[in-house]
Amino acid sequence: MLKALVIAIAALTLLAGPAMAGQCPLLIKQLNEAAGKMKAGDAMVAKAKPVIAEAQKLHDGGKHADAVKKCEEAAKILGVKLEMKK
Ligand SMILES: [Cu+2]
Repeated sequence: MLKALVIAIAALTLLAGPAMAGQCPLLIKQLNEAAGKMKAGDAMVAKAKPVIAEAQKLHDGGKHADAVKKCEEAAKILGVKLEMKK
């Protein structure tokens, strides 16, 4: 019973990793597209760009949960709604 639970948790952890890993590039792409449609000199874009870059860096470093959070932060700045991968 306990062994089954441990295996289930281990399996969930393994599944959660790659799912999150795939999420960030998708969100970053949406943010870059949204920023691309706005005026380059826009204050919102200027503010969001470093946040998006930071999200990319976190993703590259394997910190996917933090990267998603950064993406949400950038989305809030840009006033866009992110479509999460289900
Ligand atoms: Cu990631």
